[in-house]
Amino acid sequence: MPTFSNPVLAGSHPDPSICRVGEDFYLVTSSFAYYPGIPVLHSRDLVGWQPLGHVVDRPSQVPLTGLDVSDGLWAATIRHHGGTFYVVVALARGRQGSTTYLFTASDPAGPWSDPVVLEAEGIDPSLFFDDDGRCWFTACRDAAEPEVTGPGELWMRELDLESLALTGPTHALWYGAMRGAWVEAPHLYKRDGVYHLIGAEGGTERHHAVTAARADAVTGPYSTDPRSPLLTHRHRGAAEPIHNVGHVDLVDTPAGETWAVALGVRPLDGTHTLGREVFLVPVEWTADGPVFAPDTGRVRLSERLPAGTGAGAVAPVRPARDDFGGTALGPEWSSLRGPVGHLVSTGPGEGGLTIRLSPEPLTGTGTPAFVARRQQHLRMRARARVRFTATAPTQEAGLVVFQHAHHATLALTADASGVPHVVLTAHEAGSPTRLGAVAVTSDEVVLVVDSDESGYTFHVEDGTWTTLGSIERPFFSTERAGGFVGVHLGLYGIGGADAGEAHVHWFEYAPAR
Ligand code: 6LW
Repeated sequence: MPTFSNPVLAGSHPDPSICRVGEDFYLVTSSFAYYPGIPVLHSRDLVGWQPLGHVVDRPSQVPLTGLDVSDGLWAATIRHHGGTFYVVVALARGRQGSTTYLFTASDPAGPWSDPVVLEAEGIDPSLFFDDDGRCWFTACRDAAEPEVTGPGELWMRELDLESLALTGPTHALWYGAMRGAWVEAPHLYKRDGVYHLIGAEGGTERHHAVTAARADAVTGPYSTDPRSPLLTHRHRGAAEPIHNVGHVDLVDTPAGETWAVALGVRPLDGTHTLGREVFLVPVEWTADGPVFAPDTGRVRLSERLPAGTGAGAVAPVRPARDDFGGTALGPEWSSLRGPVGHLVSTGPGEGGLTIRLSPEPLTGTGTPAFVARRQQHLRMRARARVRFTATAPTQEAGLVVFQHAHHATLALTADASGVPHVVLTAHEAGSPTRLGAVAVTSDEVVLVVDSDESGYTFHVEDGTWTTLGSIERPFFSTERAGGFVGVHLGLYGIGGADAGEAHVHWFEYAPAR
């Protein structure tokens, strides 16, 4: 039986949501404080996904400045109805709570509208279009009576499609099957006249689980599906390659199958670095409701292909080397909290990437001179050919392995007497530790980072090959660094106003065996 490899989207792509129009599938994931925000991807077979664009590609749409990397745009839902695409999302603002935004587009590649702010409490908003064309908004919020109901409540209100405002009464729908375990990620589906409310419980970590409730009317009353949890790996041991499975969204294929996209992680020895990834899981509808992974009951690294897709379906591979030849950065690159064009630009002249050094630190809450792409393979090598002439140790430009507060820089800089050096520094919650340094004979070097199961090793090539040091893999893990995102590989420059420019001739990302 032809198979595909999970995850279908590797690297930090949490909280997937999916919809289909004809033969085309569209998927969005969370982007937090990375910019542009809310990637939209397209597929014909559910396995190979191509970037289409972003919902948030203008800073005027959503304010991201000032937010932590793991705040920002959480858990968007994408739906299509009557020729219009809808995306709802919560903007998490730390202690200031969250704001719910609704965007529309006639083409999912964009442009997406300026958002409408919905008067909605909580996170994980979703939309459901009923057979009569009415639209129902759901989300999760703190329960009013947590000691009775558990901490989370799934609630609903109608969305008026003319005014794009919530209208009518608020319906409290459900407090989860596990109560006390924070029910979230609601999506509603209708099958054979029954409304199925599918959510996630247990938190997005080891206890994550898919649970469900059902009702005969859209507004309820909903009763817990007694089979809950319907999908989880919480009971599986350390040998299980995929953990933290949950937060599903379901889609029907033209061939008449149903598949779920789920988030999950691939930990090693209890820690994961690549972030929450997208896994594809077969679903079978029965009289009781959806059965996830009916043959095995679990999410697998190798799964049978969806019916009707070619045996050769594979995710597209982008060229390893980026020489930044275009007028804009490729779709895999992100900055933090806003556009970075005034600091990082491609071409013209000698081509490549020009980075104007900025005083903004990588762990601040503004937009540093920094662009990054997701690490998608545990075993990989990233290389960049960088030219930079520093005149002081406060000026640095180079490569960064970035998991926010935990990151490592491999940078061209100068020592106190102005001699060019490449320096490897580990940064842990604001405190830097210098792990290695080498004087270099040229202001143009190749910076190299290798990653594997044990950790990251950093090298520099300036005619000779020098290994500057290694950092154990758990240092960059979510378990140690916290937050909701996975490791990104970045190019950056930090320095005062007169620190000048660095030039990146090319950047290369290649999975290794
Ligand atoms: C998201 C919530 C969650 O909104 O993590 O998986 C939050 N659980 O559903 C951020 O990704």
